Amino acid sequence: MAADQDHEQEQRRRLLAVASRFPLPNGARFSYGTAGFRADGATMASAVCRAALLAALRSVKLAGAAVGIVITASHNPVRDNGVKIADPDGGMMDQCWEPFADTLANAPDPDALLQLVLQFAKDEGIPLGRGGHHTAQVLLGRDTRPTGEYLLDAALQGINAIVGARAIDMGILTTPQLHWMVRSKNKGIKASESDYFTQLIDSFRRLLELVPKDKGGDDLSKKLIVDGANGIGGVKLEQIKAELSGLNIIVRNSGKEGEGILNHMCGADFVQKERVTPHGFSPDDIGVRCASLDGDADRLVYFHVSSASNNSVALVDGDKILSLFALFIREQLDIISDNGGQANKPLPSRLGIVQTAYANGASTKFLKSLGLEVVFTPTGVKYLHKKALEYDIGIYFEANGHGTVLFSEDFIAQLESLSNELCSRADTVSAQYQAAMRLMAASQLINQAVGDALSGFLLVEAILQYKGWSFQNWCELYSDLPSRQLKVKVIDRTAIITTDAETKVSQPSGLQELIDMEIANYAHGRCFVRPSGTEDVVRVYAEASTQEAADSLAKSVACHVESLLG
Ligand code: G16
Repeated sequence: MAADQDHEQEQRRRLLAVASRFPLPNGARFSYGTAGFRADGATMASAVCRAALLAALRSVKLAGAAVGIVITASHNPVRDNGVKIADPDGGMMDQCWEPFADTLANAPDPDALLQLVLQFAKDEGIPLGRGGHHTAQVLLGRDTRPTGEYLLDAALQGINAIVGARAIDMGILTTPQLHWMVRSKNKGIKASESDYFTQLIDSFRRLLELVPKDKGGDDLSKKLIVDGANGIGGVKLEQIKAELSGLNIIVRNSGKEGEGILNHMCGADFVQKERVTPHGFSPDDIGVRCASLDGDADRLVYFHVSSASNNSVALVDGDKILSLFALFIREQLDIISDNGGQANKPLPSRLGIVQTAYANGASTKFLKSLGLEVVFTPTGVKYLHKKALEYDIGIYFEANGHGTVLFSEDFIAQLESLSNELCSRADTVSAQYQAAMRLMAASQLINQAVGDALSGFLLVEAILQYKGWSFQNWCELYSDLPSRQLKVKVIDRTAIITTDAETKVSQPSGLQELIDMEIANYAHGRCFVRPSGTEDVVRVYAEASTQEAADSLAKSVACHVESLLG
């Protein structure tokens, strides 16, 4: 009894102490956005500390399962920093804790923070103040930003503010690596960085071994230049590229000291939005397949340097990566159920595609023409991932290159039993067996916790070799409708409220009518606006039948946003 009281006192003391050490900066107001908290790195210590404290609380609540936090501002400029929280399954933190994350981050003083935590723990039935053994564990990762180390200290102190919580610093990592480690640790499988690399390298090799002998490709088709955004993705790729047999990888903007600034004139966000070659690429690269990662390597786009003199690129965005994955998976499922014409129990496989309003209309039309089920969610992998989990195989991608393929455990079990059965019949050369093995290898390769540029590009490369496709073949799957994305600075972006997976504005009143009026002036016009959850801007997206029309539609809607809210 006395010991319990001591622990309780100790818990209160620690919470008050950490809140005094990391006070809310004057005038600051943090908001849990699309992927956690983000702001200028120099102002983030209190938010990171409190997010880490929350991660420890979440681990206590979930019976000590490992929870993760990554210190990163992903695609944002190098001066920014932020924090993403990973749940025990490796996915983004359950949205039902976001309101508490917001309140905690904005607690004005130590006493308010203490009361908030105690009340929340009571409401949620979280047993606080248990000493003597580890009741919580939080895995920490960070990207290469200069403020990373200082924010790591804030995070460690946040975790240590919960009695019994243990912080495990996993070092400098890509965001998807940390999510993968959290998931693996909770599944009781090996979870180190070298285990992650081994899984990638082995499953990629297995997929290449299953490429039909008449496919594959020549030396040029094996060459890939990767723009690492001067971030952590390039660093990690340099570490493993020699082991990726079957590929000749050159890394530019690799994150080496002095090579360039993180995300500046390079990286997936830059290439996808500006559609020009990133820093370090030139007409000498014409004809070579190129890929771009973002600052924390959870986004991936592909491009070709175009022969035009304006630095433009032929872009393959997340929609076309998704389409390639969908085609490949559909094909393997068809091979399995066809079974060379012999009757066979088809695998129960509900294949679902998840997109957002940013998906190019041509991609959705293409996917539907394959007979696939396509559904939409608001922006943010936290929404897409959750939706994709409803399927046996759920493929989700945002146009910006964030996405993955999720395989349900039931489906994997069915595949395993099918391949065991075929093996026992010594039927390992059959098309059916090979298709089952390809799906198994793909499920090992592609990150099951979150979108991962490194595992994503390896799956792309394996599929291109399997199909014997050039970049051009891939591009020609369908033609994108011309589109334009703009950012508008307004006084308060939260004044915009959207519905219908962000395709309509419900507030401020009158704005949707203005947008509709503009859309009506353009053939195949489509346009929507939404407040960003990672930058202090309103985003405007427009599509139309010509580039000039898409530009003009986006511009006129941006003007309406500016005059109503600017
Ligand atoms: C984050 C999210 C993505 C989202 C992007 C842009 O990406 O993880 O799902 O698409 O922000 O969000 P918004 O338009 O709200 O600014 P990242 O790569 O920055 O972590």
